[in-house]
Amino acid sequence: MAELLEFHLPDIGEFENVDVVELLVAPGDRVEKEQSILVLESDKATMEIPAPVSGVVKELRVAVGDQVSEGSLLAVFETQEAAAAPTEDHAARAPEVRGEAAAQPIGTPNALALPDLPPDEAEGAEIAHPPRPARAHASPSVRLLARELGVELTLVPGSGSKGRITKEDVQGFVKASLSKGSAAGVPIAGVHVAAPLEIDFSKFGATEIQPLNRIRKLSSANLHRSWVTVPHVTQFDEADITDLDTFRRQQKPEAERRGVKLTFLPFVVKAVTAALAEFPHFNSSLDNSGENLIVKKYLNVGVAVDTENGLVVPVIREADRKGLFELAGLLEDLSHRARTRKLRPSDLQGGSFSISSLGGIGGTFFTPIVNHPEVAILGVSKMSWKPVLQGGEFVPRLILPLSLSYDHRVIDGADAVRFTRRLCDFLSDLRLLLI
Ligand code: CAO
Repeated sequence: MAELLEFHLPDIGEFENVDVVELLVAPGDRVEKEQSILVLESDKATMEIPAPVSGVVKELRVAVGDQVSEGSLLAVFETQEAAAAPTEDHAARAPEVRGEAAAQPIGTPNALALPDLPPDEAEGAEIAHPPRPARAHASPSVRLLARELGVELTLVPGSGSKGRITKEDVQGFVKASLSKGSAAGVPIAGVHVAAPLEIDFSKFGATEIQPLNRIRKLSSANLHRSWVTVPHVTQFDEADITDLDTFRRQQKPEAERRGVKLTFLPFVVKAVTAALAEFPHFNSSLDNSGENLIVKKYLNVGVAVDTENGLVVPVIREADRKGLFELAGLLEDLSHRARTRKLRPSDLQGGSFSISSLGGIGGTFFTPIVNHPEVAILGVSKMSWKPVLQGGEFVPRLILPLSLSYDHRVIDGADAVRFTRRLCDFLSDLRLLLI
């Protein structure tokens, strides 16, 4: 004959007031003896509490968020197993406790999943790889579901208490992956990214939906590809452009006569082409197999232009063959046409190195994103006067901050700093460009 059995929390060690973080069964469910029925979580461990008998869950006496201690009433079972469940037997299978290692990742269970590195590669790698993501925080039943659906749990954002992944999270992740196709939860160049979170921001205050324009959508796709596929490093340096600026000012009347505006940028383009000539692999692309470098014999410099509709990068072809005033004129023309949407497709093609100058606006340094398939980009920030020790005295010098981001698969750190140093030499002493 069926009997009702109250199930109290057995001795679970030195834990008190432990959080109920997940209910694995509901009233009416049939359970087998030792099947996990709920999950508790303390600061140090996660425990699954097994059913003491086989039977039907008549009542659950706890809810997620409750705190329980030894002796707390958890559930009432209807069981055929007579009153055969003495207290000790309730704990026949000790609660499955996952120790600190499992409990640590609370709150960060959904970090970027990194592919496994073979041990030999891991040892030889120059860059310290971030630690592998901690084990996802989920109950065995959720793990089973994830396994059945082929879902990598470390990619699933957990909505349960302290980031715990629930069945609904796994199901939602699968739905999002299916509806977003390649955008969600799929490998990109061997890197898995978590599905974007669907958040209704209007819950928190007024919002407005502004569709992205075509330029922004295109540039965002390109930037994202570069960001994900190129291992970036940024080298910072400072060029003393005091003499360059004096020369620039002297040339202003001539520039006016020629109808152009001589900013710093033409000088930077000129110096960049001279440095690229000395460091040809900065003017290259990796082929898609990743096994060959395509070194370009032309020096076509792209210049990022900030427009109302987003960022575009028109290209100055054969920039090394052009004089300062010609470069100034081309820069004005390209940036004007970029802002009035009059660029031709050919203006945007064939770049082999890019420059992004924010110096007219401000800032000290920044980390530009390499314009894939190029392998390096130079960021230029605002010049400023700085005291520099010369001959035992501080003298004011005009300093231009430079930020070179590069693809570390192609360029080593030592070469990157040699490149920026050489660039600084050219900018500090324009006579070097003549040699
Ligand atoms: N430090 C101090 N002042 C600078 C400077 C620097 N590094 N660079 C330019 N300036 C000055 C110029 O000399 C000019 O001053 P005057 O009018 O007094 O002569 C003023 O700033 C404006 O220059 P500019 O921006 O019109 O011209 P430019 O040749 O320096 O740059 C262009 C042209 C098209 C690159 C720039 O207008 C632009 O769009 N920059 C933004 C690029 C961008 O958005 N990059 C971000 C990419 S990542 O999101």
